[in-house]
Amino acid sequence: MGYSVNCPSSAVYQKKNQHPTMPSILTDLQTAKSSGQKKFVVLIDPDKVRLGNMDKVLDFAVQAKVDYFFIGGSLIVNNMLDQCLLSIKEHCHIPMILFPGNSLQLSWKADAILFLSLISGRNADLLIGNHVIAAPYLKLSPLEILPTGYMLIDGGAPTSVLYMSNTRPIPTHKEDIAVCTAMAGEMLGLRLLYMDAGSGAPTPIGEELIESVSGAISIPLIVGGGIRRPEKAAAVVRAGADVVVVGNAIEKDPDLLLEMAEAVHGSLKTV
Ligand code: 1GP
Repeated sequence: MGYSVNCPSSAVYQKKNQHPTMPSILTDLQTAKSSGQKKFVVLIDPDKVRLGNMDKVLDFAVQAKVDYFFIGGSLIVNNMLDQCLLSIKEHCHIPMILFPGNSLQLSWKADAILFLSLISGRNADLLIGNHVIAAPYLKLSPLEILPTGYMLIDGGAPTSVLYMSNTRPIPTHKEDIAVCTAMAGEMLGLRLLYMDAGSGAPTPIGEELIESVSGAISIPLIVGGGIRRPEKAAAVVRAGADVVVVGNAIEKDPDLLLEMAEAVHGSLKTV
């Protein structure tokens, strides 16, 4: 069933059905969570992709069975989003999920989008305003929509997301605020929770905080920001993260990708 709105084009918005054989990413994440299977995500910032490195990252990603790519950045200045998505698609079948820093970072060439509500902040545009603007575009698109509560956690230094979002992160020692925010996000119906210290954060999110938040919610928990070592990725997973995201460290040293993936996928076996 479509619905119509009274807009100049009198368009009828009909959500395009996904290809019937394409598994839902949300279902995959929920199933993985219930079976204790951990997912590894590589974040690709289209601005920072160096062409030489990109091929290497994609080769390693296939080899390491990376589960998903997140594609985005706090600010994209080179208009390379579509090109980036196309070159990934030409290279491999790893699903690409948009991780938009703003409502200009949208593309039908991806498979899904983190429809992010910045629930740690009090910026109305990032809680609902931009979503209203993006809704008609997304309704027509074939993208799978992943309603995601995004919580910015203090990572020890001001990150781009902090500045661009004009919000304050949750202090790392204010566990009760983080836990209650996550619970409220789940109660509001958000399907995923992303705890992020921000790209390149000097201090990644601590295991105690991850454990507390993970114990308070039933939806899949994504954790990222400042994870530079495979040991840290494994610790994050053991603390209760269902999905680990690494960007910066792999951008700088693509050779880390294989070890990081092994740390996440195999972390529970080594306990
Ligand atoms: C940032 O969580 C992601 O939003 C990944 O962070 O780039 O520091 O790995 P890094």
